[in-house]
Order: sequence, then structure tokens, then C-alpha cells
Amino acid sequence: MRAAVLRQVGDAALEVRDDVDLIEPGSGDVVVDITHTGICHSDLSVMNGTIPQQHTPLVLGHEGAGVVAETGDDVTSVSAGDHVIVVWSPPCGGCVYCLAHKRPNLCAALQFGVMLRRQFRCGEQELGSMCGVGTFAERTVVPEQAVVKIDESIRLDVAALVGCGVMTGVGAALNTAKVAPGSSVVVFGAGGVGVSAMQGARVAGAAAIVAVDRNPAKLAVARSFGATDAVLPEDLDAAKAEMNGGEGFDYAFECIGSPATMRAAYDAVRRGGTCCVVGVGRIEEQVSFSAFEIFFNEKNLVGSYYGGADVRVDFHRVLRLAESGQLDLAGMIDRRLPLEDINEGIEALQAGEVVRQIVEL
Ligand code: PAD
Ligand code: ZN
Repeated sequence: MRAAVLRQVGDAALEVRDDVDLIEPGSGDVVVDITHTGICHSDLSVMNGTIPQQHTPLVLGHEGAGVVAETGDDVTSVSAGDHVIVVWSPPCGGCVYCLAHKRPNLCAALQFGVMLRRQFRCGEQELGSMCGVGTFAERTVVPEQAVVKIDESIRLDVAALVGCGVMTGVGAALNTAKVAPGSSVVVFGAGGVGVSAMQGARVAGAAAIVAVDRNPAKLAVARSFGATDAVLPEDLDAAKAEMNGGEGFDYAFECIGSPATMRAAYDAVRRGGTCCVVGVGRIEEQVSFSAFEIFFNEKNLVGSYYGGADVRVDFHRVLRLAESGQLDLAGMIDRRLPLEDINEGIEALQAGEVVRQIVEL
């Protein structure tokens, strides 16, 4: 089958091959025919080493949907023919994070195990996969917990986006920060994640939603997804001056992944406000805070992993919001491309030109 392979960290392009095979599925596994996969900035971050992975070479991709082809003997929740969204961080359903803390997005019981296995093969060589998922392939194998069954009436291209960017951004607004009606919000970065955070803030009833992006073309895009204003970074101070008598925003969402914009997001919120960091930076990078300001400003600084989602509940919640017209997910798709052209898509995302691109398999 065809798959897009990252040979080694630092490569600027993927190798598109047509001779990749899957390992035999185990008793708890599900084989999925991937029909659509989005290209998320986290894919680029694996390529450039920002997000470390266990093995290279690997099949990249983690935002996908498709149709179940085959199931292992112990699988009970899905069967062949079911439409599913792939989960890049599958909750096991039985650990303290899943049950006691009620934070299934933070369950790592399965994630590191699946990241260790190499479920693809190319000739004699075994290949790993991003997050144990690898959706830049016509077919993948994942544990049962890493798929969520959806209704067949749902478009699989839209469903693919829910698998990462949409759930992450909408969930950051609704689950992590819990944006209050009537509040003011600033979102840094108008990519797939940032646009989803803006839409989530709109669903939550925010009165002001300001988008910040360094690409002028993205400002109009942000407005079309619910931003009430959209500014270049140099114009943020003026926008901030209009919020809470100049004190700043009630909430900020950093959806870029750089220390400078994480710090800018913290600075953009008023005393007692919430700065939610969604973007993923490098392990060795630091963000600094004055030891005094943490006490004095009493701001909430919170990370958001997979939108704080309980995927088995929240994927459906997001899809219902799309069905009722409160989230525009189909409109986020800028471009469709075949797997052969995936490197063009990677370049466009790198340039910050697109919201989301769908690879059709
Ligand atoms: P994207 O590349 O589509 O969008 C990033 C946007 O930020 C683009 O519009 C850029 O023009 C803009 N931008 C870049 N640098 C700056 C800057 N210095 N100032 C202003 N604007 C800038 O990315 P995405 O939306 O796919 O992903 C965004 C981040 O979210 C990225 O770090 C990704 O790894 C992370 C992510 N986190 C999770 C999670 O669970 N927390 C999940 C998925 C993605
Ligand atoms: Zn992603």
C-alpha cells in the first residue's frame, strides 16, 4: 500500500512509497482503511524534532478517519465497515487518569506502548508511526481504544479534522479554559487549531474574539470563523487596550508553539485571567516569568492536551455542533490533495498559508 514515510528527523520532505505493508493485527487491534487525513502542524513538528518520537523511519500523520477493515478477536466496540475517527492519544478506560481524575486525555497507559511498536514494514525494514497511529497511509492498525465510531452520515473529511485540530482547539475553549459567556478572548495563530479555538470561544458565547497572526492573509480568514477583530502582532497592544479598561483579555489561547508567543499570550490577559497554552514548543525551550508577577497577577496558566477531551464523548459533541451549524468544519478545508502531493501540502503549512489541508487516500 501507499504511505508517506519520514526517513529521519530533519528531513524537509516525506518519502511517498507504494510498497509499505502492515504487521499482523493483534487480538485487541483494529485495522482501519484511512480515507482522509489532515495535515497538522504537529506533523511538521515531528519532522523538525520539536515533538520527539520513538523510532524513525516512521509513517507520519495523526489526524485521520476511515472505515474499519478488520478487527482482532477481542474487539467489541467496532466491526468491519464501521466509520471511525482515529485517536492519537487513546484513553485506556481503566486507569486513575481515566477514572479517578476524570482526565482521559492525560491517560498514557496505551500511548507509549503503541508508540513503541512498529506496525508498518517496507521490505525488510520495520517502520514506526507518529503516536502509534500513522494516518498518512492507506491502512493502519491501532488498538480498539484508538478509534471512535461515528455515524455513516458524517463526512469522513470533516471527521478527520475532529481527530486532532478541531478537538484540540474547540476543547481548549470549552473544556480547558471554560470560556464564559460575554468574555473577551485573544487567540494567537489562525491555523487549524487557532481557528477551532476561535470557533469554540464563539460557541461558549465570548463577546470579543481577537485573532493574532503574522500572516496578513490569515486575518480575514479568522474573521470568517468568528473572530470579531483580527490583528498583526504589532497591533495587539491597541486591541488589548480596548479590553477590560486596558487591563487585557479574560482569556488567551496560544496556538502557535513558540516561547515568545506563549509569553505574549500570558501578557495579553488581565489580572486573574486565563492563559491557555495549546501550541507545542521544543523540550529544551523555556518561557520565563518574574517570581513576583505569578503571585501579583494571579493569572491562570494552563496547558491543553488534546483539548482536554474525553474523545468518546467530545468527538460526538463537536460533530453535533457542526451539524447544528455552530461550528464550520467543512469550511476549514483549504485544499485537497492526493498522497503523492503531500510534500506540497507540508510546504504550504510551513509557510502558514492554510487552515487545514485534507489528503485523500
Ligand atoms: P498552523 O501552522 O496551521 O498555524 C499556525 C499559525 O500561526 C499560522 O497561521 C501562522 O501564520 C501563525 N504564526 C506562526 N508564528 C507566528 C508568530 N510568531 N506570531 C503570529 N502568528 C504566527 O498550526 P496548527 O494550527 O496546525 O497547530 C498550532 C499549534 O498547536 C502547533 O504548535 C501544534 O503542534 C499544536 C497542537 N497542539 C495540540 C495539543 O494537543 N495541544 C494538538 C494539535 C496541535
Ligand atoms: Zn495534530
